[in-house]
Amino acid sequence: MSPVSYREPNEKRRPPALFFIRLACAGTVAVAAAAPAQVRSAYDYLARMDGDGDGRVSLAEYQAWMGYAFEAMDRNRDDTLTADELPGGRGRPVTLAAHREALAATFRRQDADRDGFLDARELAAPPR
Ligand SMILES: [Ca+2]
Ligand SMILES: [Ca+2]
Repeated sequence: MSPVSYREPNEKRRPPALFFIRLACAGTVAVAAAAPAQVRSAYDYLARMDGDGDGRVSLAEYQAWMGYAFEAMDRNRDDTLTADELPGGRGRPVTLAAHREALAATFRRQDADRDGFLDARELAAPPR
């Protein structure tokens, strides 16, 4: 056995800030969920996003998950990420409304079977 202790991932519902950084900086919204280096398993990722535990991710769950990072970054709580709140201290302001709409657009693109939910396969699919 390795003496290196295995650290149980115990962060519950907080996506790594990098997810949102990618969203904020990309201009076009990439599906952070699909980044293999950040997500061991689409199933793990789904389980953490899946607030009601029904095995699939609704738009509300998707936005809640992604919105958490926005809230964390929005230090003055004005529902806008200004340059000083963005990674690197620069970039165009991002409003919460715009962020949510961008997430919704991404969600719809990823929802390959158009059932209104993302399953693990759709979460893991490359950005469409
Ligand atoms: Ca769900
Ligand atoms: Ca779907």
